[in-house]
Amino acid sequence: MRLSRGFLPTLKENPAEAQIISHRLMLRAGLVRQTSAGIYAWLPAGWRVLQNIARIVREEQDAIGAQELLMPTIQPAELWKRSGRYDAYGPEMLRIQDRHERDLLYGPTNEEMITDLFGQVVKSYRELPQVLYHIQWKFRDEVRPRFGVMRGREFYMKDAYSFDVDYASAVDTYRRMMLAYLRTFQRLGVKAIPMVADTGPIGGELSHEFLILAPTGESGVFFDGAFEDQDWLSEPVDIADRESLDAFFTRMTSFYAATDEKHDEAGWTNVPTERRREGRGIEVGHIFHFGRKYTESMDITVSGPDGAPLYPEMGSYGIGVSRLVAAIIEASHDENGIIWPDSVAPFRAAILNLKTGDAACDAICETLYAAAPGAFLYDDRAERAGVKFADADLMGHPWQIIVGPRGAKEGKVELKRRQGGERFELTVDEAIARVTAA
Ligand code: 5CA
Repeated sequence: MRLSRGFLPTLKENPAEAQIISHRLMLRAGLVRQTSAGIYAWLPAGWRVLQNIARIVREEQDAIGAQELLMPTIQPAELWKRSGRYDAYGPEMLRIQDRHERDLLYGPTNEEMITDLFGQVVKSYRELPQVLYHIQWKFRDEVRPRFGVMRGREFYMKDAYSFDVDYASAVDTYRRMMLAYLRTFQRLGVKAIPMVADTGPIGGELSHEFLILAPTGESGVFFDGAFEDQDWLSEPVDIADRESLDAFFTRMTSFYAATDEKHDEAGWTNVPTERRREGRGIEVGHIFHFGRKYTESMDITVSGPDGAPLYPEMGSYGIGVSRLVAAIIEASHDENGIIWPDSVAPFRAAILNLKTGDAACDAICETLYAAAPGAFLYDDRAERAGVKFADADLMGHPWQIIVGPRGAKEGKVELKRRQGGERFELTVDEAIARVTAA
């Protein structure tokens, strides 16, 4: 994209309404604009980040055999009356009536709808397990939406739902999902630590929250720093084998990790002092096993091995995709702006033309730009170099390719890595190779 024609409005000043760094930077870097309280329009750069996150989430869900579908945002109240949650959910649920005075709602989550769909399709235990997910907008009329997309009213969530024949099989599914989550967050370039959680209004027994360390987090967290050094992408797990899943889960849970609600001093003192990490955490994901809660309340059965009907065991698994955009920024920025991890950056590199109109600079910039027009943002504006440097740092592209008249004469450019600020003098071809390498 050429910046001179881009819909990429950066702001020099800090917007007064933004209290936390990620909210300030998201507004200043032109990622989002608020349209009403807790509701945001995603501008092109923000939408690219959101889609990059969703793509990684999707790949890791697919890798454990989950199947993607898409359920609507608007749901009939009748479904929620069947599970008993229509009244229980309270004022957080946005309730709507259509012209025929039928009660509808904007979905805050999809347990009821997926259970109903499952019941229409799956008739036998032989078709289990089933893991279904979608990535869809949700609405929760939060009392106090705040911190931008971190706690919005409308937000983008990946929610998966599993159906198993019995508890043991449901535990396997839960562990596979745990592995998918660890791999997802690692690929997103963030350290999200799973912590045993209360199951709250959703109910159930087995539950973990995934928290990213950041000073603005809503929960206090305590964990063993050794967790951060684990490489879950190369963890040897055979996801089709119960023993292998069990070994993985045992190893994973051997590291101490707890929110303040679940913190216990006895466990904490076993962690070597130099490995103790303590701070605040942002919840970016939450997984639950809740058994037969919805299959029973909605009376959804499949025929079991003995021919008798049985209620499948369920779990649900959420990732806050839009919240992650803010959480990644909280965890990865400096005083000049965002530092995007390569995997989610809206653009891989910015090309900074320090002297537009100079024949050598323009020619080199066009050559660079032609190498990857979708992945490069070409700053071709007639602005001062200082403005271009500041905007590139603010927007946080992993690389900046700086093209000035002196180097251009010799066919050289300067490559700057946003993370760490390292600089290299390279030829045009070398710069392209370096930036586009995986
Ligand atoms: N049905 C379950 C799992 S599918 C569920 O809704 N879980 S949840 O309530 O924990 O939400 C899942 C994730 O969505 C949370 O971990 C959080 O990252 C994100 N989330 C929840 N509320 C908001 C909000 N108001 N704004 C932004 N993200 C949110």
